[in-house]
Amino acid sequence: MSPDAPTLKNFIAGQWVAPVDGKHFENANPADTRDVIGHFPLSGQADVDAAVASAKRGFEIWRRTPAPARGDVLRRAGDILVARKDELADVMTREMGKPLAETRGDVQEGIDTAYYAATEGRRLFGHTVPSELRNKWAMSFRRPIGVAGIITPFNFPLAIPTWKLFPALVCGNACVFKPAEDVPMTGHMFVEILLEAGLPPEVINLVHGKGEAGAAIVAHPDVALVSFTGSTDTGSKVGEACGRSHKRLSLEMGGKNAMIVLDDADLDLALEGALWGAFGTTGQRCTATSRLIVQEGVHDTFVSMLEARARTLVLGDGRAKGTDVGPLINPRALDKVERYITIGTGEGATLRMGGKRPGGKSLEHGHFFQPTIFTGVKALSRLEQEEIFGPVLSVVKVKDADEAFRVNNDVRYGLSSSVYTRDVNISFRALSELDNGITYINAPTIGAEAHLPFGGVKQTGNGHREGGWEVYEFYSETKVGYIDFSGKLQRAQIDNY
Ligand code: UN1
Repeated sequence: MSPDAPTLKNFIAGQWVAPVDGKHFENANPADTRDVIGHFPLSGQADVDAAVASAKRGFEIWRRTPAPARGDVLRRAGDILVARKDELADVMTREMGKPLAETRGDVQEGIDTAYYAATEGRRLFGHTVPSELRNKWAMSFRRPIGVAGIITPFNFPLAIPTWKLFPALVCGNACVFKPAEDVPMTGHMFVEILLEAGLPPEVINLVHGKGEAGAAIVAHPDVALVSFTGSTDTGSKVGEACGRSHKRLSLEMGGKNAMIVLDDADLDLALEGALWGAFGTTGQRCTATSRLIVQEGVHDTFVSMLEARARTLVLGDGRAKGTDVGPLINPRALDKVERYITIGTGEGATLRMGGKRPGGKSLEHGHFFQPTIFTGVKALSRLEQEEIFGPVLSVVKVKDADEAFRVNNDVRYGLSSSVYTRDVNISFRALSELDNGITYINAPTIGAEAHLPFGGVKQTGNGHREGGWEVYEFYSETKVGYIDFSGKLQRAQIDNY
């Protein structure tokens, strides 16, 4: 324990409380691990049980609160996020590492999601349709479901919790929220903001911790739905547990996203996109550009341009001026990236640049890794197939657009893809043929906007989407009502035919 760092609490049943068995974990700055941010509850079953019991009580209040009034709370949360944007960004960069411009964007995504969700409280549309019988009405409407278990990753410490909590709340559910153990301070502040905005306390319950707490939420019989963003392996376990108890589940998992650069592309534009897509957030986005598929006519030129620019990227503390690329999140992430350098070289790919932890005194206390480019990467090699979640870009050379599309599709993931071309026909072919939830034309694989559905096909997800209008379907249940005002028994399908 670092004596100067604060000890934070869970928020359960309207109180800030210590974990039942008194255990904590340390949260440190990934750019300099001597900077300890705080000690957070290492929660277990008893804490989760208390949180779920509280959420059940909260649900009874919240489900009866009119949806527009629920939306008002979210609008106020959005206003507070606006007022505290810079302060939050600073906390987020300190505990997560990405540069301030990126954490400010992360907060903005939360603001956008808040205002969208706030107005959804005045929509939550159902349908009114004609009945096949006289003097009878038929309609559908949306009902809240119950207690939502919300488990979020480290890479978007605010945006992703808002993607889940805001729609869950506007639909009338109560929540048990477990933020990633690498970014608990952002989770703590977010809950403070929801309370300040007027959310009834038992509607939101915050449980810090690691896998044990997450597993307890997922398995709890009184948790009706679960939304999880994280690795495909953990997602499989969450899926198994939810399948056994027939819980509603939204999974958002891995990616191996490709940017395709064709011979007719604007190479200067593609260059900016590749740098941002591959090395933004130190490659720690589900949407990161981890494969660059380049047509042979421009391959050598483009790789040289890319290498020259990538070598100028400044690695450093995300809170320092001039930093382009921050640290990785923790030592496990660093080990994983290093493992893939060995795998890549072992498979015969050429390490064009990077591949190491940087030298030098200023970075020695952080989890830094050099921006890395491999060329001559073979389709179907492990380097080309597996999610690394770090600043490693694998370049694959192809003959034409057909081969590029094939290589793009030949992975188990399907989150985002991108094509740089000036050919309108190829652009539209890409939209229909690339097996991804999102395809960008002349923009990198990252940059999703809060008001459109976000998610992927194949093993990236399980068919649900975050964001936009679709997510409200996930967090509510359709109910149908028939009102017969004929005063007599009317048998559908029988009396009218
Ligand atoms: C993620 O990749 O983990 O599209 C989320 C983007 C962001 C969200 C990314 N708006 O890059």
